[in-house]
Amino acid sequence: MSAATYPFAENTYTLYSYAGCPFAQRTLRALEVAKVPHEVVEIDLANKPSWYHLVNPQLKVPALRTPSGDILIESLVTSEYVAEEFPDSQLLPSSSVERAQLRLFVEIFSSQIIPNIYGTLRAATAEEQEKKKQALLQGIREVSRELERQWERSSGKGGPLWYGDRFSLAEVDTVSFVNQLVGPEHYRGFKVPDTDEFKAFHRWFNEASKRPEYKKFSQDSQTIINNVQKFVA
Ligand SMILES: N[C@@H](CCC(=O)N[C@@H](CS)C(=O)NCC(=O)O)C(=O)O
Repeated sequence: MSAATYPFAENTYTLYSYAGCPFAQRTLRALEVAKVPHEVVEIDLANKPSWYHLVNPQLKVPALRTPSGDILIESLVTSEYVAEEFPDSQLLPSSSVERAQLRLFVEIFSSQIIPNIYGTLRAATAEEQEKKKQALLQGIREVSRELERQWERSSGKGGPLWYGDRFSLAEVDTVSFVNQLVGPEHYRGFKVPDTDEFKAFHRWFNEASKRPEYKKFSQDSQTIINNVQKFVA
């Protein structure tokens, strides 16, 4: 391979990924639900191949190469691309209002839960850790409320997933980070209480985590504990 090229699969999708990355798991799950043939190139993040900047100048995973050679980056962008390119997957609904409601759910989850998972681990003092744990819990509370609202809409079908029985982009874009809660649990004693305000969250994840789309890419607790150790202050 010359210096100006990089490995990719001919005539199919190529996903540059890392199995332990919850962002990459979004794209892996989107491709799985939509049954899109693809090949995975596993990137060793601790020792990135010299050609990887040709795929993603930001040097992050995931990156998705289409069969025609376009390279898409950013996990929310790639999962939404898969949903739009393969509408039969029903990852996204056809109604624009329902799509907007799903995007709001993913936005609340992404802005209020994800940074606080890692913030909880990075926080050095007991006071800062407590602050981040409360912020994380508040994010989960908001997500739980959003689920309750959705289940009252006709498209929510009363749960237990965002669209009733269907594993959609709402789950694809979020469940890998619920898996990551093992980190704050292990290192910071974080726990989502079994109280009414978190009931919808527990019901939703309890169902999502039984699905093959979840299990295929989920990580066992010890692997996550080892992976997130680098964030722990
Ligand atoms: N905003 C990006 C975040 C992706 C990201 O942070 N990926 C991590 C792995 S989980 C990465 O590639 N980090 C580069 C590194 O570790 O050097 C996305 O959603 O795709």
